[in-house]
Amino acid sequence: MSDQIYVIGHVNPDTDSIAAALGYAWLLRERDKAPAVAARAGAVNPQTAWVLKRLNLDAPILFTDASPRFESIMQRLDTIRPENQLGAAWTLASRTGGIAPVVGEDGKPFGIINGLSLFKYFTETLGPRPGDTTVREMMSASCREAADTAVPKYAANAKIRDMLNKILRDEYNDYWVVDESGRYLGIAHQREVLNPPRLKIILVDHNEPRQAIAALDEADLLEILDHHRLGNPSTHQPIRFTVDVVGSTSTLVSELTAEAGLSMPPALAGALLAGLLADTLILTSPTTTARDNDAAQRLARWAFVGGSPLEGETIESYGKAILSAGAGLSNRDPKDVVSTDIKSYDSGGFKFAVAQAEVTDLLQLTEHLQLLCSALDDLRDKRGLDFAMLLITDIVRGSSRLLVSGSAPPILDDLPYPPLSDGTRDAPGVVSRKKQLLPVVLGLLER
Ligand SMILES: [Mn+2]
Repeated sequence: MSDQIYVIGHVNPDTDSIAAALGYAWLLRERDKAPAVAARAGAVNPQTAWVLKRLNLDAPILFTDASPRFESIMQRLDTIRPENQLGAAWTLASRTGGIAPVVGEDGKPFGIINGLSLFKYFTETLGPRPGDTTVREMMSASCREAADTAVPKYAANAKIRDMLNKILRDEYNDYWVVDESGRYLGIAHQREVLNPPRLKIILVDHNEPRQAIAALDEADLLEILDHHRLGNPSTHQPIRFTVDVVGSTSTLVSELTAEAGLSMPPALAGALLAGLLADTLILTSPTTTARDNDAAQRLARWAFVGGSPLEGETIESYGKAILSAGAGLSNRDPKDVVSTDIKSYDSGGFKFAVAQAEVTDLLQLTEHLQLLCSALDDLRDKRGLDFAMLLITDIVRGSSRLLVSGSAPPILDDLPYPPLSDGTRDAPGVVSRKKQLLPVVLGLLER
């Protein structure tokens, strides 16, 4: 596990973030023979779920925190039963480096036999001078008697960092690692507990720690591949760092694949094409570059071949299906609408978040407006933000309306989007949070 490299996108993952992780992990395996696996930092949104299903692909593994856990250092040592004779513990300990875990029939830890517990047991039963007791006699006692039953237990998914104080106080050399029902999984040794291996992480589609999995600073950050503004953490080592002005991270992955002289499997190319088309609103968003157009052509060539799940599609037909899979307010809980595609920022002394939702018609906003506004206020309060925004984008007409949470800082009165009578702001021609809305907001907050 510690050798593995996790390629992971931002929290509240969108299709580009998932596709780029899948695609880049594949490229690292294929081109560099690196042990890379794709991961995701949160639940798959409805659009991405549709894309993965369409392509028969599995979602990357869920990974929300980079802090090392007991499961990453435990050893699955073989076990013996309490009723076994000490001789069995002796044999086992000779293979495990001096420790024999004693586990009950119910799978739960009973006690640990090691040099110290044995010594203690024999001193207690035989006295300070064992006389002519033979080793055979000594070894015929039951493991139950000689096991130390006070060894601390830790849950496999508990963070080592959270338990360090207790571990240092306990002064044990070995610990139980158990599952949620308290059953034996393995043994952790103190030397690894005090110096657990750091997870190896590659960030795609983001570079700001606020948008990354928790405890990123406890992992080794190996590389960043992205297309957003800079807000990257500092590192101890030089890392490969690629941030380029293109419409999607999927574009960058497809370029690197072509540069390596490789072609992607059709389903994976289909996922990257989905990420590209979703991020650029089918190559119409102002973030779209000539390189995105080239990448879309290349990915379509790989993805639409005969026999592929996308055989017969065109960029236009596939793109429209992707966008409508993620669009609409009617079938979604307002709480989901304001939190599914959301990014948090910290700027000019303000903590805020900007969510985006896509619709095929802004008229549907009216009937959902009140609930969306209160969901936005709830979100602001729950996350302790100064304000929250929701950009509702009409992907057919290429225009948006902006909702700002209540009692927003007065500085936002200067937003260049005229207020309408329903309390929303009109943002004609705005479709990109990253390239159009965010620079305006940051400009106001930082002046
Ligand atoms: Mn992206």
